[in-house]
Amino acid sequence: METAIWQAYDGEVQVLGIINTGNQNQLEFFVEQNSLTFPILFDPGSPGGVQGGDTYDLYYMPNDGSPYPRDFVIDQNGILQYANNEIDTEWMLYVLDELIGNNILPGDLNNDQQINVLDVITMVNIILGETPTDEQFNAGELNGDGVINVLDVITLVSMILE
Ligand SMILES: [Ca+2]
Ligand SMILES: [Ca+2]
Repeated sequence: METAIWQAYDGEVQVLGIINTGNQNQLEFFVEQNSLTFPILFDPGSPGGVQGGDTYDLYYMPNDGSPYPRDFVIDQNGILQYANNEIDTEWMLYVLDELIGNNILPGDLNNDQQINVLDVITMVNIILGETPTDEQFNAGELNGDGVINVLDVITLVSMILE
């Protein structure tokens, strides 16, 4: 969590730990031992034991005995996109990349996982004045000059013809 997400997605993903101990020493020991630098929040209502806490109860999942803490990913609109009580960093990273738009295939402006004439049409419409979504812009800005114009059309067409 610390290195794979908090440090890797610096500024793009907010990581919060929620801990259910009310014991400050225990908390500091945990933070130090794991070299955590993301904020750790205390779960109110916690009796200070192994389980409990209001947040813990609200987000409870039957855990089949897994001792691993629960992981949640909440998107830009506050919608829960990932919930797991087993560690699955690869899946979490995939979900984060989807939300941030890192999984976009260059040239795939209509996000159908194919690069073809439909993407050219979308790109031409953008050049003619249609406002692109962030995803469309990222998929269509192919030569890294910060604008979508005829140079990107040329690149896109040559990608299709390859
Ligand atoms: Ca496409
Ligand atoms: Ca461009």
